[in-house]
Amino acid sequence: MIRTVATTPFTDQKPGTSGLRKKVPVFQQPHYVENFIQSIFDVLPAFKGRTLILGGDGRYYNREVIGKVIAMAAANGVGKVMVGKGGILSTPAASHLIRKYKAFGGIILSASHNPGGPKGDFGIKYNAENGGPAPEKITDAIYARSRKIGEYKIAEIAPVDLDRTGTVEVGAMVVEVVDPVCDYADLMESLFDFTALRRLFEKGFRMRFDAMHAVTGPYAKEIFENRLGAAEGSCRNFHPLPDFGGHHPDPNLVHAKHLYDEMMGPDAPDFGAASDGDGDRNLIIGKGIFVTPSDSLALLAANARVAPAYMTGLAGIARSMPTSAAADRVAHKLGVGLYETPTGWKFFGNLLDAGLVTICGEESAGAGSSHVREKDGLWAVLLWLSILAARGESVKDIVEKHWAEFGRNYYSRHDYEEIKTEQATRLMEGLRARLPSLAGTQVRGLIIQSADDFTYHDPVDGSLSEQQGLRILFQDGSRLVLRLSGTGTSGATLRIYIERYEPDPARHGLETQDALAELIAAADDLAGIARHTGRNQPSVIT
Ligand code: G16
Repeated sequence: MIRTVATTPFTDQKPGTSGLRKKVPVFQQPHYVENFIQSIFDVLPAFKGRTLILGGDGRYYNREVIGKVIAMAAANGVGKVMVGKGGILSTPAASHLIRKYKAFGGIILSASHNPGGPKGDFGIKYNAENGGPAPEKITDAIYARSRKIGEYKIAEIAPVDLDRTGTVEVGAMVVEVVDPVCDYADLMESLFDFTALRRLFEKGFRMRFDAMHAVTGPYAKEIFENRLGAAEGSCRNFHPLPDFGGHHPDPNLVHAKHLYDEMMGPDAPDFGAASDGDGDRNLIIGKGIFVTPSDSLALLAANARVAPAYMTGLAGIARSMPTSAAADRVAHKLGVGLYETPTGWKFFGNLLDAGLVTICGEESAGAGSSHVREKDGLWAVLLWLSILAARGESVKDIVEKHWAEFGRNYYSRHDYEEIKTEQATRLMEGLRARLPSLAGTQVRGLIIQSADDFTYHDPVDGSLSEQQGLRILFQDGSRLVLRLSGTGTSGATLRIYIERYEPDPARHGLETQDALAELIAAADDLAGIARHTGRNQPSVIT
């Protein structure tokens, strides 16, 4: 039986950088989830009788929302829901299933790297037919609908057993519970030379992969240990837990410090990596060296040809604006296009669909390729392993040779988390107002060449995205970028991206924070960070 339930709108269902992310208790309010899901169905073009992909990163409240989405899909005329066993799908695996099974789209339940649990974060994201996060025109329409919604439809059904693969009928709809790992692992096997990778491990290569008790555990076990023969125990924390063991499933140097410490230790394995809550981010650490995501993107692009999927070369490279220009130098050398987009994977979708780029990446620990329309943590790890297998050198040697050839982009991001929204807004508005007068002035001995607020003109559909980050470019090629995060769930997070290019190999061995000290001080002089926020140091440095 289908019920039509009267409801009233919530005013806060505006998707951010990557879907709607809020604290669990917000999602637990009566009708909150239902309103948002109905708003998605209400704005989509014809999907009746077609397939929807459904899954999440297994965090607290995942199963309950999976149940609601199935019941609402049945009531709204979806033909089939394909859901990962246990309600689990990594974000890149969901993207792959949408494409492989020609679904009309997917609903992914995740708050990515944010912590989980009853008081933690939850999120709902809609991915479109190309497998990628819905573009702004769809998310804007969902938000507009959520402001007006007056009713939603839900079917009264018996709960589907999510723990048994197979097909069941739910009214006129079919629900297929699928193994979440198999299709994805097969896709990886089609992109990379698994025989060469098996040989690498046979020779005694040691890796440590930390799944951070998040979604990639079962995927990593299957791919690294079962299919590639990495020693048992190479994968750590591989049981997905609803609260990620009480930690932040954020693969950075703060939340994966244990991995960093191990990789800097005397008995470090050859290669260390981690992924986040929903499996789209990656952290890469070699023996004695952390690879910044920006450098990793440049290195992956420069060496991609070692993998069968990229043997014939890249169509182009895309990076988000705050990501360092290291990839630009690689694109230049390869003679391919370099595209600079706003923060948010959704902006890469058009470029990938149009065949303009093959590899994309972001400073926020994301890299991916045209194989799916999401960033893909395990893909990045497998491409790194392929490079290590082909070159037979250490991560450190490969990175240092890359810097010697292209120069080094010293790079760091300073985050000021959970500051008051009014303070953050005042800081950004103050600096934005001063941008037109900054060119030609000096700060800390650095001459400002230009300053602007980044606007993106999508070269494929002509759409315009404004106010995507304040940029201050210096005459020596250094750069500061300031923007507010679109993924936080309490207060505001100010991100400051700091970059300095150093061509001279004799000066490539500096500590990153030392190399950037003047720029860090300049950022405070320009934006009044301490004055506005009352903070003297960032909460996270990556
Ligand atoms: C999401 C987006 C990324 C973005 C990141 C950080 O990643 O998909 O494109 O770079 O958020 O965004 P912000 O700086 O606005 O917080 P994820 O891994 O959280 O889904």
